[in-house]
Amino acid sequence: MYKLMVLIALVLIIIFIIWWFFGKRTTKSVAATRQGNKQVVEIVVDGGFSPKVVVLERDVPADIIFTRRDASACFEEVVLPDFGTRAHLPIGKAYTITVTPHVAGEYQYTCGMNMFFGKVVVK
Ligand SMILES: [Cu+2]
Repeated sequence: MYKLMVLIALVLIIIFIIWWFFGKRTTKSVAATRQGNKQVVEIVVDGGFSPKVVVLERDVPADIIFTRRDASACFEEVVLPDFGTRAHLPIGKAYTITVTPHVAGEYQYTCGMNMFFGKVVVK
C-alpha cells in the first residue's frame, strides 16, 4: 500500500513537472516587426495581455499597439512604469504607446491595478 502511494505521488510529480514545462512554453513571446526606422508590435487586451511577452530592439522607437476587447474596469489603464507611461485604453480601438527603449533588459507592465502583468524584453 505504501509503495503504491509513493508511486502515485511520483506520477503526480512527473505530471506536474511536464505541465510546468509546457506551461512555461505556452508563454510565447512575440518580437516587434521593423517598419522603416521604427518597430511595431500589437498586444490584445482581453482577460489579460496577449502576447504576454513582447521583444523590442534597443534604441529603435517602438509603437506598442494595445487593442482592448475587455470591458472590465481592470483594463481601463495600462501602466509601463519603467517607461514612465500610464495610458487609458479605449474599448475596441487600437491605442498606440510609443516608447524608445535604450537599455536592454526586462520590463514589466501591468493593468492599472497591478493585477495583470506582461513583459517587454529589450534586446
Ligand atoms: Cu486590474
